Amino acid sequence: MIHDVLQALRQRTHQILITTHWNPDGDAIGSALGWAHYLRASGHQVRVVLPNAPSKPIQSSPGYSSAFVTVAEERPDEAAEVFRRAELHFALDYNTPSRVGSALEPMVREFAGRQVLVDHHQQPDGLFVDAYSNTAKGSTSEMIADLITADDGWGNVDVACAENLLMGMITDTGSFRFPSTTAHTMATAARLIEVGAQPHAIHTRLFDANPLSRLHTFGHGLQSAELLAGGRAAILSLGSSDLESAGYVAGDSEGLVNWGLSVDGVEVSVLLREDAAGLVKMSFRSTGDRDVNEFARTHYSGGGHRNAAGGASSLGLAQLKEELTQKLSEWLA
Ligand SMILES: [Mn+2]
Repeated sequence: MIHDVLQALRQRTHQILITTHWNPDGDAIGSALGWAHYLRASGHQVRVVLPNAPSKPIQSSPGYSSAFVTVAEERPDEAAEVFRRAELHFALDYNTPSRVGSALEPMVREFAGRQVLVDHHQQPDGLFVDAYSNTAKGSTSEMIADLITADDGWGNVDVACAENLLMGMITDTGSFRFPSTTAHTMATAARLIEVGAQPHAIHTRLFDANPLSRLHTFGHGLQSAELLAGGRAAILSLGSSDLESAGYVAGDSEGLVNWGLSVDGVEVSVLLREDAAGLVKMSFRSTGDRDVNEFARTHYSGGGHRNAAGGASSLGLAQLKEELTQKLSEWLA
């Protein structure tokens, strides 16, 4: 089926649209820009529409500032025009149209052309008849590299394409340490490095470019860590007063939840972050077979992957902590 799409692409030049999810992370941007660079090098007309802007460091990704990238939140009319003109839409790194945010969702649902999903999240939406979905893959960027291999197109992979794909692989595999990292992952990364992608430059750009507020946010979050369920789970929390005193800006708590797993014996880590409206955003991480996707789905109308998921609750922070303590203790007993 995906070979169908590749074959159609080889027959003639297409007007292609690429989208990815709200709050695009390294893999969302890496797969979208990587695929865009590749398709452009292959002769297609390509536009990328992002629901909103990624974090500052990710905005330095090669091609992000190009004329072929539209941030819909900033230029809604231009985004709508791109949707009208495109004949083929690649939906990357998300499994259901609601993930693109309320402004773009109807455009994805009503898109008149062919839609192709490329994604590694669980339970892909039936809207996408052409779906290349593989939940065993560590990143959508690795899947894009596989498409390039299937297209026999590595000759069209330039440094900008390679940098983006390697960034996506690095960010979604926790720098190649999550269980989804395979020999194939490493062989793909090696190939991207051969083309000219530089892992150290990607790390410096993404991970050594923090504002001070991020350190202070981590300070509050780490200080709050508590163990429960007999030491099998950790909860970290950031109340609105913590965020205020840290000078929190969006993105500052990214990665904080992983520190819960660094404690000996902890299998599940949860980060709770209160937003201005009192809603608590939840991030879950786990090791091995502990399925936080299912836990978040069942209890907190969330989801994600087996080892990384999100959710939300309108219970207050203190009450939510109590509830979580009970639910996690039952689950992990
Ligand atoms: Mn991803």
